[in-house]
Amino acid sequence: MNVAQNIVAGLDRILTMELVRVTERAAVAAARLRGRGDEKAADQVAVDAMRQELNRLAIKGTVVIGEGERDEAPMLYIGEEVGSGKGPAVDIALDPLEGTTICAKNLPNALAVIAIAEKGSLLFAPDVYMDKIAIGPGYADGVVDIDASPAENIASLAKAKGVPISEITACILDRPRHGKLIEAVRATGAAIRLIGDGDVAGVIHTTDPDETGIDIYLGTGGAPEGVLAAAALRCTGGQMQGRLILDTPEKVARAAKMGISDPKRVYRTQDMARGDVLFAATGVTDGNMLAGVKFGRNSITTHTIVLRSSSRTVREIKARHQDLEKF
Ligand code: VTB
Repeated sequence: MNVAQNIVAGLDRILTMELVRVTERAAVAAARLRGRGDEKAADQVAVDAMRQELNRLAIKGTVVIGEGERDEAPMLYIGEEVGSGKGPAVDIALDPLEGTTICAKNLPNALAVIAIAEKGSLLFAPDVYMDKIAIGPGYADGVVDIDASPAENIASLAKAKGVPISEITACILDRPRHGKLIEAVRATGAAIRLIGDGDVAGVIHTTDPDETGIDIYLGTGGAPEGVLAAAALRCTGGQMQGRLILDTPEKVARAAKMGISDPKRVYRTQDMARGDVLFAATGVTDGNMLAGVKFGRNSITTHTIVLRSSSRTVREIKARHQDLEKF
């Protein structure tokens, strides 16, 4: 390890814990608006809270996956510089409220999410759809493949896991565009967990099937959410493949502007999130892995998972906040 790597690794370690505050704060803000039927308001407060906390971090950060493109003028737009400016140059992927509809309806698995990596390490993805497949750790490379049929992938995964196909559960976004995929998976005898939104959580759930009951994620969701999920998988292990859906000349051109020259490229986990990656997610609503924010009479409780790729440490942090002024 050379000196530069040493310094980066040292700073990263501290940042791991600092990141927890960032997602905690966004989650608490969003959770105050759980179940109010107002997606926009919940998203806005989460964005404001995340941005405020992010700007206290000792980093020179650039948002590469954010709330939208600059001309739409949202906060935390792609390209926005965040952090105190004093510290390492890092790329940031974030979603202050992943699952705005879930939060508005108070359904499971809404999260506040962020990933930080060394500059130039996260895929600069346009906001288009991405075809995704993901499984958890402990399988040989190539057990599943984005170009194989759902039946082949499910059969291969069941064999590798050593269970009958009927004991495999796939997570799929409940969308009309997935009609054929759902039919094909059901025809294998596997179970499906249909989710309304929140495929970052859907992909992450494959990393702990004993806890979440999900073995494989399949289908198309947002590309930004794909990069966030890949960042988490880089830290926990597991395999993910994604392919951007660039089905119009306008999308191909937009992707080209972001440096994507091969529109059909299959991105593996490490192509979407390279180098040292830190990832944090705090539950907004109760979920399969993380509890949602709980508001007590004199305290607020948050549940966060924070990951670091270089050490593969998975930390779960349950925090009881008693200084309620700060929220
Ligand atoms: C998913 C999901 C998100 O968008 O990526 C999805 O994770 C994909 O887009 O929570 P469609 O809703 O158009 O299918 C969300 O649902 C919202 O960002």
